[in-house]
Amino acid sequence: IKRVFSGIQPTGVPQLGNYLGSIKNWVDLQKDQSAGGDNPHELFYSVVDLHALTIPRDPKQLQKETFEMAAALIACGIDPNKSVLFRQSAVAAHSQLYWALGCITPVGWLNRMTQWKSKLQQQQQQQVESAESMVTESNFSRLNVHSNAAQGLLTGLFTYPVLMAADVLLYKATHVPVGEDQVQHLEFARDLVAHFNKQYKKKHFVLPTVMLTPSKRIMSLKDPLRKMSKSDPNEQARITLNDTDDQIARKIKKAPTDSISGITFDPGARPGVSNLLSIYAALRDTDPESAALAMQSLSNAQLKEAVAEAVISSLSPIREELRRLLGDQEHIERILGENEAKAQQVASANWKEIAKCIGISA
Ligand code: AQP
Repeated sequence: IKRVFSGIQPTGVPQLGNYLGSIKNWVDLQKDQSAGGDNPHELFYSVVDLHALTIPRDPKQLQKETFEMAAALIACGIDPNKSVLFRQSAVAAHSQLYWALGCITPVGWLNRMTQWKSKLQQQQQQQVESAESMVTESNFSRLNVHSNAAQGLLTGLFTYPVLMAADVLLYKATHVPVGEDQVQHLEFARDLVAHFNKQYKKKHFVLPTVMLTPSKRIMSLKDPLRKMSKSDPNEQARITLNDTDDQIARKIKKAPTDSISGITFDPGARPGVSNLLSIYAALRDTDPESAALAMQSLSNAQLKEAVAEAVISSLSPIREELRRLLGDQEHIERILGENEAKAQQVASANWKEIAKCIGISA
C-alpha cells in the first residue's frame, strides 16, 4: 500500500501554482485509488497551520484561512471519503514527534537547508540595507549585522524541516508529493530516519520517497523569474482560486512576454511565454513543448487568450464550489471533525510506539 502524506500552509487563498504544482496532483492520486485494484493509496492531506505560525499571524485570520484552505481543497476535488483531510494542529502528536525528533537533530543539518539559508540571506540583506542607511560610526561591522539578522529570525523557521519530518513520519508515509523546493527537506527527513533508527537501535520509521509533482514551478505573472506565491504583495502577480473570470483574463493579458515572433518553449530566453505555456500545458494535460508546437504560429496575444480560456474553464467551477462550501460552514466543520478523528487514530497509535521506544509516556 502506498501511503501518501502532503500538506499546504494556510497562508491565503491558494494560487494557480499551488493548484497545478500540488493540489491537482493530490486529486489525481484519488483517481488511481477509485480505479479499485489491490493497492489503493491511503491519502493524508493536511492544512499545516502549525507551519504557518513560523510567520507571525493574526490569530483570527489564521483560523479563518485554515478553514478556507480546507474548503478550497474540497472545492478542488479532495474527497473526504477517499482522502483524510485534516488540520495539522488538531493532531497533537505532530508537535510531540517534532520535539522528540528535534532532540536528535544536529544543528549543522538545519544550517545546511537552502530555504533557511535564503531566508537568512534575505533578512541579512534587509538588515544591511537599513543599517547602511543609518550608519554614522566608522567601526560599523558586518558581523553585528549578521548577528542582528540571526536574532531577527525565529526558531520555528529554523526548525521547520523537523516539523515537516514529523508530519511525514507520524503517518509512516511511503510517498510524499512535493514541489522541487521541498526536496531537500525530504532528504533531511530520510537522514533523520536513519539517525533515529541508529540512535534507538530500532527500525521504527518508514523511509519516505519523494513524488515530484509534474508541474514543477508556475512563475509570477509580473516577474516570470520568481515563483507565483500566495503571499506575493502584488495581487496581479498571481491567479487565485477565487478570482473572477474577468480578473483572470486581465491578469493574463498583462503578463510580460517578449517581442520574438511565434511561440516557442524556452524558459531561459523566453521566461514569460514559457510560463504561459507551462500553465496551459498543465491544465490541458499535455507538455509545454507539445503545446508550443501546436501553437507555434500564434501571436502572444492569441496565446494569452488560449491560456485565459484554459484557466477560466478549470478554475471557474472550483470558484463556484468554493463559494457554495463557504456558505455551509457546518458541513466543512463536520468533515474536518470526522477526518481529524481518523488522522488522530493513525497518528496516536504510531506516537505510542515511538514514545515507548524513546522511553517517555505517550
Ligand atoms: N509557483 C508554484 N509552482 C508550483 N508549485 C508551487 N507550490 C507553491 N507555489 C508553487 C507548491 O504548493 C505546495 C504547497 O505550498 P505551501 O503553501 O505549503 O508553501 P509555499 O511553497 O511557500 O507556497 P506559496 O504559495 O509560495 O505560499 P507562501 O506565499 O505562504 O510562501 C508545495 O508543494 C509547493 O511546492
